[in-house]
Amino acid sequence: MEKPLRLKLAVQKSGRLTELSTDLLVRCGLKFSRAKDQLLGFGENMPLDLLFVRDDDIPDLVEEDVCDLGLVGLNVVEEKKLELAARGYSARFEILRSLDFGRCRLSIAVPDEVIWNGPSSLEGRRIATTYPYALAKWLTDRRIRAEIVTLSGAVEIAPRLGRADAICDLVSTGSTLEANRLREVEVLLESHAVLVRTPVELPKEKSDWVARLLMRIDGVQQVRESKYIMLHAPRAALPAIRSLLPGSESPTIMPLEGSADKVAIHAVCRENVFWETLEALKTAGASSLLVLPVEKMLA
Ligand code: PRT
Ligand code: ZN
Repeated sequence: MEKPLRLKLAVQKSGRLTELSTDLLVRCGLKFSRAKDQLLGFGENMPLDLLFVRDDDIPDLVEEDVCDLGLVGLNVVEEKKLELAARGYSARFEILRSLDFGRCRLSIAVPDEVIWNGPSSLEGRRIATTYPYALAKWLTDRRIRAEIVTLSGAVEIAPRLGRADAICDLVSTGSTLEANRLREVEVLLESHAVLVRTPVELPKEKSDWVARLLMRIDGVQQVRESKYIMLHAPRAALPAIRSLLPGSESPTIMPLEGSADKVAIHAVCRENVFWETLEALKTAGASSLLVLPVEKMLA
């Protein structure tokens, strides 16, 4: 019998995206086994294997069709596109989905004491970064001439060491900048994890699985915020209550046994339901409120 074609998906080996990426795939139903320190994770219940690599290698692996798919930060993808463009190539990999994790921004930061008058304050300055291509483009677009100091890490200490006047680095909470007495002044890119796909056409067996995976990813992302809400309310309060239910389309309304003017309302809310919403619903006449997490959803 012919061996089934297996999809190969590149994920970060060890870093901020590793657990979030494998967590997404597990929520999509994947069971995989990986021997300690092994590069390959074997998909036990889907024809999908994981290749654990450095995040910087993921765009190339997908571009060169070593892997069919990859989970990586948009910042890494954009930098790779610009690097290829600088070498006269255009990136052919395709971004299939934006994902709801790995959020950060690529920003310029300057020492606290620096007076900031906008991007022109960088004219003639030295800027340390691990994203030289994104920074070069941003500077060129603004006709600013500055020296780019390309480092491989620990960018945030460059100003203190006298190696640069400003930095261009990823920021999420901002605490690293604060600890190094730097302040964020410009955002170059809002980033998050993305799913990328090889430019090469896939055989039907594989592309069918990509389509299934995408549908499951969409389902997982939808339910992360979704809640199922149940409550009782007087019929007269229905319009007010419907307008308070966040992101719900058409709620199910059912009569309540032994009560002529009261109904039960069930609805899927596609946004989180906060205490404030529950309080507002109660004020509008709702009682017996119950909010449940949604496990799976398929449109
Ligand atoms: O070894 P490998 O090359 O695979 O890993 P890496 O060290 O290059 O990457 P890693 O694991 O640090 O980050 C992987 C991806 O996570 C990045 O490419 C981003 O897409 C995403 N991400 C999200 C972040 C951050 N948030 C983040 N805060 N990547 C890095 N940081 C760093 C930032 O460089 C700075 O040093 O965290 C520090 C700032 O964090 P805050 O919270 O103090 O602002
Ligand atoms: Zn990296």
